[in-house]
Amino acid sequence: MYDFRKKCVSLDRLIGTFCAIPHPVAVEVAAASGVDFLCIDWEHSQIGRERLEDLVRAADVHKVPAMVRVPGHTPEWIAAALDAGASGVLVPRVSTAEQARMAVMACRHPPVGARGVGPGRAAGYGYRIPDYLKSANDVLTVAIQVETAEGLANIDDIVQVDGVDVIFIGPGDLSVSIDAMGPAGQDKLNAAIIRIAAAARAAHKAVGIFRPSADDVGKWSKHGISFYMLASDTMFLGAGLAAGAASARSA
Ligand code: 3PY
Repeated sequence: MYDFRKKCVSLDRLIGTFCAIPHPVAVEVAAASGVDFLCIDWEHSQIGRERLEDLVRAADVHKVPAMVRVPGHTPEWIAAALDAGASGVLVPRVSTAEQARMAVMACRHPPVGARGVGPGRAAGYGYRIPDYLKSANDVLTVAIQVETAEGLANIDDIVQVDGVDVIFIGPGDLSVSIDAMGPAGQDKLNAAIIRIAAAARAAHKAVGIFRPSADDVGKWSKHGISFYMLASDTMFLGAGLAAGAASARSA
């Protein structure tokens, strides 16, 4: 098991990407790229539960921690991702401190939380359960995604929740939720991101964000953001092919 949590809370700059292509080959290619982590996107993809485990396993080929963005707050989904061997979860659309607390409860075994003990891949399919239980609560990352107007309004309470390791900002959803889409909304959106990042850092939480490209990572790092989800496998595939085709046409 990787100590992904230690890396996240170290505040070293971590670079990952979303993996939405439901095939282990795509994950293996992404894992070989030199990224610090991958996030299997179970929320916005056609990935099924059975396939999820193969995708986490594919990241292991290159010893890259794979977290999973779960489809929602259901504890069974969080348990399924962690049982498959994920190094942590990214829980979307967390808008209240109570939802953040429930996410922590679902990720941590007793006495900290309420996650069940099972013979999944993470625990050697059953034969390493005692070893797994010794370290799981300490090494798995709990990241929650703040991406709604309600989450922004409640941010000072959300960041106080013990056991949350990373406050992850979803600028796309946030821009829609606070009516700050497009160039006209950019200043409003930036102010919201800065507000969330400042509250999280004041509470000693690591801060993450989705960025479609690396262009402004330097700028956001100055606001204490250390955890970057850079685009996705499908976005890199499309952009790479489009650029290659354009330069081949003009050659
Ligand atoms: C957002 O930007 O809203 C995201 O959820 C990133 O995937």
